[in-house]
Amino acid sequence: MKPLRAFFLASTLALLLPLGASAEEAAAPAGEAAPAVREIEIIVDRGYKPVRIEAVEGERVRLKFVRREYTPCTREVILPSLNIRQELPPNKPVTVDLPPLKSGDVEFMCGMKMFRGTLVVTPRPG
Ligand SMILES: [Cu+2]
Repeated sequence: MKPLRAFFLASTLALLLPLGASAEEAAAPAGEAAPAVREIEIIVDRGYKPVRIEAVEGERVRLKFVRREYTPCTREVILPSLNIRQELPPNKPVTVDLPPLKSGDVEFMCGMKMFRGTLVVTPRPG
């Protein structure tokens, strides 16, 4: 279990590092600019698509849920670890701003916990 986890972490970092480096080079020289918020669209239709999202510790993320179904099951989405509960009217995008993310998994699910998705937050490299 431990070697597997280490391998996963290493491969994730390997993927993220080149991106981080080029983003830093392209960033404006101003030191303390507010971090950009990344909007991620999640389609709600017999589950969440994508069902797994990746982010980096400290990143600002906004989830945009688009519910394309009328079954009462997905009428609301909850993120228990962040104390968020949000109604999702059909065919009406709803955005949910998340606080700065700590590393670890943030689960999102329907009110009855039948459908689930995961926001995987990896530690900031370095
Ligand atoms: Cu449900």
